Amino acid sequence: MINGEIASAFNRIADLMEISGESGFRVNSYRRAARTIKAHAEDLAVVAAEGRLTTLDGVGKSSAERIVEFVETGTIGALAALQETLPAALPDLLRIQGLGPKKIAVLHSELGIGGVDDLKAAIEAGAVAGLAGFGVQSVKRISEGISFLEKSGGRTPLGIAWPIAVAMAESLRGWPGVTRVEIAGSLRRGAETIGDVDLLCACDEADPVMEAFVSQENVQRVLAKGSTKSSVTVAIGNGRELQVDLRVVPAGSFGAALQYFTGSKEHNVRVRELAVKRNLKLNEYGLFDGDVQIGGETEAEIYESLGLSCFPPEIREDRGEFDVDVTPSLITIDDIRGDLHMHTVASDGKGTIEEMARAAMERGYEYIAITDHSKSSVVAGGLSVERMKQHISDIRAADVRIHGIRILVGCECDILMDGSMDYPDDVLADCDVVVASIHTGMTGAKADPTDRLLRAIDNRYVTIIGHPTGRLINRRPAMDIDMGRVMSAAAASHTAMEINASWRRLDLKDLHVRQAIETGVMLTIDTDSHHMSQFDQMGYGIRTARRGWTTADHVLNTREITDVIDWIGQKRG
Ligand code: DGT
Ligand code: CA
Ligand code: CA
Ligand code: ZN
Repeated sequence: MINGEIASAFNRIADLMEISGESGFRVNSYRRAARTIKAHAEDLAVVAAEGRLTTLDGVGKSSAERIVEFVETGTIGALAALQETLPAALPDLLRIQGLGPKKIAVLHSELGIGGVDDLKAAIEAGAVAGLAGFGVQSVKRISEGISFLEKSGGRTPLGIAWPIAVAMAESLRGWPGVTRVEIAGSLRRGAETIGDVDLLCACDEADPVMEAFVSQENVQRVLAKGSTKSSVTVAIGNGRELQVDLRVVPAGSFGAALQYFTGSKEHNVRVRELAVKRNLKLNEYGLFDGDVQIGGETEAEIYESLGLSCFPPEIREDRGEFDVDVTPSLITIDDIRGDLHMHTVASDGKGTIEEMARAAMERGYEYIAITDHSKSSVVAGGLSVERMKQHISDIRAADVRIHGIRILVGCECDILMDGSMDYPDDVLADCDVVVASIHTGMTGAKADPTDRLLRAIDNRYVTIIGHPTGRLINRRPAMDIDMGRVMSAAAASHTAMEINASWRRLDLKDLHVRQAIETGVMLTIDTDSHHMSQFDQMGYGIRTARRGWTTADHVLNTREITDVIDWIGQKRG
């Protein structure tokens, strides 16, 4: 589907127009078209081919022309033209929380700011506070946004990098003479963000493979092209690029190279030390006793020769993997029997109860919980108590009508500012599963998030704390939570904590997952799907769980439905 890319190009055009000082009708029409495009279920390439673009709400003749242009060429000339009129680094400011295009326009026109460095200098010099629309608080927020951006440092979220890498690896596998292609690096370790993608390849002849690699359709720039290593970038939207490295290695060294380039660096340092202790030499070509290669074709060979188990890539971080006698047998996606957090058209989802249930069945799930938003989540279409009661009976009816899957009644209930729940207890009691989440007041001193979570955990009907820290990767920092206290309370009260599998969140994150397990907290891994296709995100949640050393026992939704219901019942009493 090309729709997401087109919508983001349209939003980008609107942003750049606003930064250039334009406003009003033309900007709004791009935004309106972007919203329609993003929400449209059918592939726009098909709609364009059939000449039906202008039948879409908010898509006029000129938008339609730009869509056709994108479908045909993969770019929009008007976007490139706008980019040229602005300082190259100016649009980077859009990534700073608290800064929108209108404010950037002011910074540019009033102070001549052309990028993040200029802005930092201007803030320091006190030139920004006092500009129209910039109060002391808003400058403070912008400063915090800058330091957050600097920390995230241009890294790409797992969910953006993964499909690109898989597609590139797949296309190389189809090339003549290629015998093996694997993804290595942080991506193989399932890290939440990726600096660059590392691909390894074994083949008969390197040069044509390298040629094929740098000529792939999605390649933006070729940074280097050699016979053992090439690097390219691919566009990932909003003017950003992701670097992809391909290394060609001899078949007899493939395992050694895979081990080396999977990392992490910290893990590799420890492995190499263990080799040295045995008077062996380890590098990306193999394990050597003097000049004799004693391992390297497979990864397992290397680990086993050193008396180690072939660690799952996700735990190769030098976080204690060398110190345990037996490496735990980590959860896999096949252990998952259901998904306990998802939305439907009743709130802000795109699928009906039935569509979600059927999609879940196709994945072999035995149960799901439908958890639409509660009344205070107004922008997300949260349900009033009346509508929720109707929704509950709709879900029950769907469960009776649809065979082959159990559909649990649930809700994603807002945790209000004072930590109370957005629905009264009698509504929650009618739900089989209650996901309780904070959606408002995450920043600012109005309410302490630890207290809010503790009070929610205290409610006997709350089953799962949804996306516990509220972070959005590269976009919004985690709430400042005393995790130790929250987890102890969750463990003591039979409340589960979620690993939200959406790649935008991955919340809990790996280190928190590990802490939860050590505290005895039950976990769930849920996709928070707003569309049938988003069930795919389960894989990212599984990787995060594995990075936190999770086994199937630690996760509620690996259990059979009767055991899930029993477990929930224990808290309710
Ligand atoms: P990233 O790309 O920042 O998300 O993280 P990685 O882990 O993919 O790091 P990258 O791409 O710089 O290198 C890939 C792997 O290659 C890394 O995990 C371990 C290995 N490697 C690279 N440079 C060194 C090094 O100087 N020493 C050791 N021991 N290993 C290295
Ligand atoms: Ca990398
Ligand atoms: Ca690399
Ligand atoms: Zn939520």
